[in-house]
Amino acid sequence: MIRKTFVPVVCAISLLVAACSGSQKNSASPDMPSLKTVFKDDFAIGTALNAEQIEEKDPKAAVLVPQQFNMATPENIMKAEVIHPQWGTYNFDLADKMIEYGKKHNIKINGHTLIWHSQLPAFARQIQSVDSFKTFFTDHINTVAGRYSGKIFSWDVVNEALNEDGTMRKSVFLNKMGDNFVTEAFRLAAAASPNTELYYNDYNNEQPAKRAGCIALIKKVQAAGVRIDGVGIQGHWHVGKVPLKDIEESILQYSALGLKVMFTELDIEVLPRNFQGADVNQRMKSDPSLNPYVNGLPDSVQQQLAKDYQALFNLFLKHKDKITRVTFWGVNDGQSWLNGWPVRGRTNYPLLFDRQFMPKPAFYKVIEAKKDFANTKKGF
Ligand code: 9MR
Repeated sequence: MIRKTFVPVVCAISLLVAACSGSQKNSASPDMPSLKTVFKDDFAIGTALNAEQIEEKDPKAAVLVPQQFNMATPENIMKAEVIHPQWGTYNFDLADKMIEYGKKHNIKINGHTLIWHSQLPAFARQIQSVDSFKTFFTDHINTVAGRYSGKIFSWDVVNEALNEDGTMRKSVFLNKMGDNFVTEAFRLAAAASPNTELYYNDYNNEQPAKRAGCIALIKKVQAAGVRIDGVGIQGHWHVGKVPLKDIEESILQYSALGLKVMFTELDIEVLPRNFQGADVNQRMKSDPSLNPYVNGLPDSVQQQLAKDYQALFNLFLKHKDKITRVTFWGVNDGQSWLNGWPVRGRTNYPLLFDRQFMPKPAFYKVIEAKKDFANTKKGF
């Protein structure tokens, strides 16, 4: 009750004060805990940022992000279609701003992503000869990773190279270069940016078959004597169905390879869906029954979402020695990609902050997970 009525008023006032004074206070209550502070001894806490947020054109995000997060991943602006739109032409404007943003707010940047079959510029898909394709591949990694060497904390070097059954996805990279393209990408990235952490990133790679494929892929890179530092489990999950056992098993198995484990695109969606994962090519037909919460999230779903986040963070804390980062895929519910996928124009609620940048019950459950963990350690 208190949260529903009193806090928004306090928030509105504190926001106003923050905006007028230019202070860095958070956009909710001044007493709102900060995720990055609460988990400072456990793992980094990140968020995906869109172009507007990187340019600080969104005043509420401009206050909330530095208050809550110590790592950030550009949601789109470092992808090849933006940063490398034409053969030999690069556009670094927003990526440079991202680096500046990180410096200004003491937020480490994870580059996303060097090699991905999706959001490729049109010219790259049209390249016919294998040699020209290899030139594109090499130039892309050398130029982009090279430019941010020493300025960026980590790279998702290769994103989503696997099918659900653990075999290699039939991408333009596989077609043109064979399955060695993954090792090659890591080799080039390590040379271009020697002090940057290098990761393989995928969704559903906590699922047993895909996990086995992911482990085989990582071992191949390692066997070639090429550096790979970590594996990202994206973490696009569904309310009431978060696969905790598979996630725990994956933390253990990936970490046994000597890799850092991170959760790189965390969100828990609440709307109906008939498949799992985050393949952007998969879509569903629009239908009003698929958009049931336009006027608000029922309390039962809100509570389940909060429970799921709490259980996840309990697990993350249990394995905090193996996990280096947890990144949410967006700052607030209104900005989440899940409002537009796999059905356009829905009202989704997958994150810890609502459309007004207010912390949701899930936020408080995540904080509670840390309190419980600390108390158990003390023997309570
Ligand atoms: O959140 C991103 C969305 O804005 C883009 O339209 C979409 C296009 O491919 O990509 C989204 O981010 C994806 C990420 O880069 C890789 N894993 C899946 C993410 C959600 O689709």
